[in-house]
Amino acid sequence: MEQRLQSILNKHYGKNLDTATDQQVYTALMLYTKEQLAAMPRTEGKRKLYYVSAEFLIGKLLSNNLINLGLFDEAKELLAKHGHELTAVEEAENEPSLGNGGLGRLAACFLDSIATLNLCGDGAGLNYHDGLFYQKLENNKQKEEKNPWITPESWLTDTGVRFTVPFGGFSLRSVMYDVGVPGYNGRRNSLHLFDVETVDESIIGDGISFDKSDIARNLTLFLYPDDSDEAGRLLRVYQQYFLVSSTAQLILKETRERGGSIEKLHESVAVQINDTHPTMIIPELIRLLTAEGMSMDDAIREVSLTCAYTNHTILAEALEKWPMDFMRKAVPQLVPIIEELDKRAKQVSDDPRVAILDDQDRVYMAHIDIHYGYSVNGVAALHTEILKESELRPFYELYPEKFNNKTNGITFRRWLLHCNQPLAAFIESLIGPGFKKDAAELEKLLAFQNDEEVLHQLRRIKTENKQALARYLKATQGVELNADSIFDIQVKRLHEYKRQQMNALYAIYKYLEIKAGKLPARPITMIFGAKAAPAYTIAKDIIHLILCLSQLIESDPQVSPYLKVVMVENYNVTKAEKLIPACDISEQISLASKEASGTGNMKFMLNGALTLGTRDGANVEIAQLVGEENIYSFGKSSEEVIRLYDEQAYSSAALYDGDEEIARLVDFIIDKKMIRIGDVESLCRLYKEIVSKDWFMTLLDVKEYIQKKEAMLADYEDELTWSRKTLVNIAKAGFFSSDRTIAEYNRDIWHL
Ligand code: 9GP
Repeated sequence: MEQRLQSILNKHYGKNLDTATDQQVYTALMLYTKEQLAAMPRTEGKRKLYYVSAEFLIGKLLSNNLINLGLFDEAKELLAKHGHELTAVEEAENEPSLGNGGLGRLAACFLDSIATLNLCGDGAGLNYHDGLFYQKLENNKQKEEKNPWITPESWLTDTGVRFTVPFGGFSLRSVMYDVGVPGYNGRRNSLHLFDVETVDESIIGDGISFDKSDIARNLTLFLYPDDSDEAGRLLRVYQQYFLVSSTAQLILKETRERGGSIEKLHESVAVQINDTHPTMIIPELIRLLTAEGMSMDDAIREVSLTCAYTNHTILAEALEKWPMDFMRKAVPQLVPIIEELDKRAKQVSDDPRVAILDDQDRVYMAHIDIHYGYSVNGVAALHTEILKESELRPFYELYPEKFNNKTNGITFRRWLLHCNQPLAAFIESLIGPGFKKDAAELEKLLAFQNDEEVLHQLRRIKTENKQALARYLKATQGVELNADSIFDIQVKRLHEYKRQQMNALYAIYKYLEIKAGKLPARPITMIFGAKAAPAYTIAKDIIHLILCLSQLIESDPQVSPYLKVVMVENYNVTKAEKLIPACDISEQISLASKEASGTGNMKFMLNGALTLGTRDGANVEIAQLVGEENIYSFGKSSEEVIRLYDEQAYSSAALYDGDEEIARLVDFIIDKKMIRIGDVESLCRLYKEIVSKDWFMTLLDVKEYIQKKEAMLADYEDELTWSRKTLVNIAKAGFFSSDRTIAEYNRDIWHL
């Protein structure tokens, strides 16, 4: 390694390891790691998986790749010998901006586990140059900026593979870049990222504005371009088709190269459709197969045996429905195929709830997936039950055999070995290294439940991680944190169903308590991190509320010693890796039934935080694993919530009018102190939304939430009991390894 690094540094910069900057060392180490990765053997298999996804939130790759290649310790020592710290060198890497939240991060964890389990499977996505926007916090508001991340030397390799993607009236060339995906096992796969040859970043104007109609130049600029107007929505269709047409062409090319038969495509290929964004791969594959001479019947049968669909949400906004007019304009070649699929689906059932085309000429993308895929899975036990029993019930009645659950998981390489090295080393000192390959071995930690020294050490490690986070936030955002305070963290996409607004109401509660002289036993640091979709007004209002509260509290000397509210700017994977190991209280407070799974909840648990959560998504399975005494659950059940929706029986106005305590908290949003700091329009809009609509039922659970959090804060003071709970959480986290999830996908769906 040393010799090769010296030679790269010499060639590129005329420097050596002693004289090079951290940035130069980063580039050299990245290029070296890339060479090692390329030299790894590929996974092999008769059937190959293509995991197709609009997002791959892969995070920085250097350390993770070094870990998986078994080179991490060697690199760290070598750099130290020459006066460089690996953590400082890592700072030079840009985080690829290719995802938004859990969906994209899950795809990245899955790629890691697929390679680690030695399964033959590649990812397919788009190479967004400016990714999801960069979030600036200015004047207590979110401001969106472009987020360029690609540098001349990067993990991307131009494969030389090109495809032509036909659109209505024109066609575009797609360029295939690859990012190597090393398993923790000596073999590798690839993430294919398609880019449009004619992309042009110079068309980006102020913030993230650009000409939405200039498809040739804008197609791969942004992930989830603003879809608040028709041009934006149409652009999403262009993007989606570009992804799936490139992928479908790659599949046929590779199948032939591997000696497989196109007529028996399903014997050589499995396609996993990640949410509905890649749904058009179904009609596209059918189009390509029929163009090869297959009959429509045969093509539909083969594609249906090849494609499987994962549903990641029951929220209507994410279950895409595109006007057929968009298809006619963007992808006219798919129109007759979609009509044929619709006709056949109507022969299976005349129930309008399962139709592909509705009476307003809209295409229900998920319905294509369910009729013409061979597997439909949810991502946590509760979520899958809700799909079967309510959201997709008519489909479940038609095709019960297609439905299955695959509870999500996370890769422990990144979310423990990399992000929390002190904890990983401590665990290894207690139970040996076996847990690194087999996460179930973490259960051996249970033997130390009553070992006081172990329990004290867990808190010491947590405190060191809190200090490290404090240093990081000071350096990057100028924020001062008190590492002796309790760290209460909610980091995730901003959405009303995730109920950051309920957490903000807690901040108001605590502020008012402190003002009234009721001081907490220990200072509390409430940390938020979240981006709001640019066109999601209420989500931005919630960010505004949090930032105004932060300012109000900070500037009040009576309150600030006891309470701090921090919003981390531009929350991303890199920041998650620093926040999660430092957390005491993991906020997982979505309205029951709405969070399909959550994966942050798993990362926090693995890193020894205790969950404050509703009985939603994977929280339910966490509770079953750790036992009710080791989790803080609250709130109305999913059955109750579903009933309230069905019977239209929820009224936030009634709760507000009927409960002075609730009214006091909500009224504070528009208190004169807040109005003085904030934007009246934004705060009033949010106030009105909560009082008169509150679609995600904040006021339903807020009181129980406050009580539970208070109980939790009190419990924190009993160090041994708290630490014992954290130990049980770490010990029981093994189930949430994505290696387990992927083994199940392979056993039940892919059969690679
Ligand atoms: O909201 C879900 C989240 O609950 C889940 O953990 C994640 C991975 O399965 O997917 C999220 N869904 C989306 O981001 C969009 O459907």
